[in-house]
Amino acid sequence: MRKKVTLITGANGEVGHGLIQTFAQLPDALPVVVIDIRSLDPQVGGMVEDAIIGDILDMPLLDKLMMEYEIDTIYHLAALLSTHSEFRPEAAHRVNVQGTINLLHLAYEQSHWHAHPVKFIFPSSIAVYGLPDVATKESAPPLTEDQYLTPTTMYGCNKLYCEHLGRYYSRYYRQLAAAAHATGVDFRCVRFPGLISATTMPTGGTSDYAPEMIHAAAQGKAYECFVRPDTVIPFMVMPDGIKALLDIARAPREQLTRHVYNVTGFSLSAQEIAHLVREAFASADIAFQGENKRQAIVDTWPAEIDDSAARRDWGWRPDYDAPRAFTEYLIPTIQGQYKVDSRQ
Ligand code: AKB
Repeated sequence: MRKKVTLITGANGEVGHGLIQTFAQLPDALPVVVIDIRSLDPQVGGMVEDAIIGDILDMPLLDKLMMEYEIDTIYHLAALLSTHSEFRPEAAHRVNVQGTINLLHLAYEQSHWHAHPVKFIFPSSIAVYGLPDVATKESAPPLTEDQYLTPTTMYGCNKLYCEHLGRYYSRYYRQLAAAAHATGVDFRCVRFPGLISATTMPTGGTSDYAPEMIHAAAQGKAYECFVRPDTVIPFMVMPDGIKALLDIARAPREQLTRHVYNVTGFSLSAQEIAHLVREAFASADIAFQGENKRQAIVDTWPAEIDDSAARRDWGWRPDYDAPRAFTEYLIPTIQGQYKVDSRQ
């Protein structure tokens, strides 16, 4: 008998950490198997059934996984983020797109072995949007899932295409085969805004200026923000990001009217974030750089997104607005973390 498990790819990233910790506390959670190209952080290592070091592009490795476990749900988090992807666009395409196809295929095969659908939970991003100019960004209402889908980054293109691949594998995969049958891939996607974690630092993203500013201030380090003070994008703190992934995974299929849902927490300008950081850390040394090339990317991302479909279909509500995010989660957790770190 193969063991029934939840699979998490890219588990060493900041969402993976949060997800593993949450599953470890849920009494009814399945054992978790993770795969990442780096060995799993020892902080969460004891919380999983199996931590595989490997690449999602390695087909023999995925075949082995296929033989050893009955995979019930896949959280496919592995990806190169937007800034990293601009430095290595073809590598990003391989990891972000081919990696996703490999996992979708694994889900398809698994669903046929154990004859019930495999849930495929996929984090997409506001990077799928591509507003043409700042004036349009400033005058646009909160964007729905279907507006301005003309991304300007490799990562945004990859995420948007993978959203379509998920829909394709859910509804149309092998549609011309003689014996037509439901594929069993149950693809569910949340489009995240910039995520901010109090316990881990993101790497390679373009929304990273927000977490970088907060973590730098807590460590007494100077920070040069790479976007203009008036730059606004939506954000969400990690506990809400984890909640969104778990809530969409738990939602009854018949309630879902689409495969891809926007979710958001709060929108803030870089200046407003700096202000909140200075309120918490009076000595915070934050400067704004002159024009940086990454500004052009953030200027194509919306200031606000409309998450009413998620609210309507599966009861999505963030727990944290901006004041609560800073006063109850970010500042106390980060302060505690660096106090502990400095004593070590
Ligand atoms: C990035 O900046 O690449 C990510 C994202 C917005 O998806 N944080």
